[in-house]
Amino acid sequence: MFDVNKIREDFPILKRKINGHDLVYLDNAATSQKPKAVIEAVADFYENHNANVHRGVHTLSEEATQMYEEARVRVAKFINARLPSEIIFVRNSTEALNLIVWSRGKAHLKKGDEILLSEMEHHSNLVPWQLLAKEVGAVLKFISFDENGELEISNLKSQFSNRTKVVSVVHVSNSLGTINPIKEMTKLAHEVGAIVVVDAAQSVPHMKVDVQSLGCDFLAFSGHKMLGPMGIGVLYGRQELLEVMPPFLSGGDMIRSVTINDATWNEVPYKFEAGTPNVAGAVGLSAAIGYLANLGMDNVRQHEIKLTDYALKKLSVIPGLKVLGPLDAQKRGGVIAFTLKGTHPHDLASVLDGEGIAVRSGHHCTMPVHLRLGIPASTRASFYIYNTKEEVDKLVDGLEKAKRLLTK
Ligand code: C6P
Repeated sequence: MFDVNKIREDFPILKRKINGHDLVYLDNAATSQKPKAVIEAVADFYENHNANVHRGVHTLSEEATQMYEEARVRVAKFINARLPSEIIFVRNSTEALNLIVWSRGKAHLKKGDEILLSEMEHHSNLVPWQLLAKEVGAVLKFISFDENGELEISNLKSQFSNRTKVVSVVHVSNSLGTINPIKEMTKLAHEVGAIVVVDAAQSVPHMKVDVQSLGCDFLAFSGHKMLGPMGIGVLYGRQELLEVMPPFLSGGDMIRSVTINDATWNEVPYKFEAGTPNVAGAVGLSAAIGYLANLGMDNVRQHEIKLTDYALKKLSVIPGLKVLGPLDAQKRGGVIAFTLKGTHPHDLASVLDGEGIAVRSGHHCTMPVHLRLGIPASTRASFYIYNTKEEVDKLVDGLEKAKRLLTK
């Protein structure tokens, strides 16, 4: 059922040579590669159905609208939303999170209200809240992580007060790899009447995510990290919350009626989709979901646990190498960031690139995580459905070579 060699055949880019070597693509947390099914779905849209949506009565416009709305239904099913209208198409996770902050956040938060985040947030789930807090006088509070890179939630209740209005946390950290206990956190947050926002950029592509089971109010993710095209992302929001939220962007398609001095809003989700949407992106994302659903998200997760476990074991024997985050593959996603004594992450990444191995180096848009750990940067390998144990072996060989070159 889950045949990695067969899966690899579906990804044309994996046939590329990089610096004379077979490509070993281990930068999946930044963006995933795309299978033929997705590339062809996008091409088919432009070759056969291209038209604007919700605007025309002509055949192509109706076809495009149908494809766009079918994509919404497929996304809703994939994350088990109750209604397709709870799915808002945006550009990416960053835009989804900004939508929450500047619509719901700005409308509801007042001076002295508290926003609870974690210390391991991606900048996309930190900087917008910082800006809002400054604008309305709200207070940011942070759940810390322990020496294993796990959130310290045993005393979570004590972090809540009757001023806690929002809890916004990452589901799977893109630098520590940690999987956070969203369900438990949601339960506690709801007890004090706070809404829960989940940054699911690194979870929806890699594991079964069920918004009803998590109980969260909002959830954000990006299509490009889950085999889909760039420029399409999703904000899930509970219908009753979306209904009462003011628009984020305004203009065409999001209105019901407009006079010269005023306007009223279209129904959810269109109220939040101003202007011409990325229809081809939604169609590509739908094809990506079809591909993942066919593999089965539990199989995707199991494959990544096996690879992560194997990689953690192999990396742990390299002297001077320190992995960030939990050392148990069950507790983390397929993201392994590390430091190697005596080497700079950028130098490591460029030696690895010479071997055809793509990894990311830097702070991975989590500067506070790196500050907290007292390191300027790290190197990160991140896995997906087409990666193999042989590729992990190549990574380890490449690191040993880099170490010889960089530390002599
Ligand atoms: N992380 C990485 O290499 P966008 O760029 O909007 O699609 O996703 C933003 C984002 C939000 N939350 C988390 C947890 C993320 O990992 C990301 C994207 C990439 O780790 C690019 S910085």
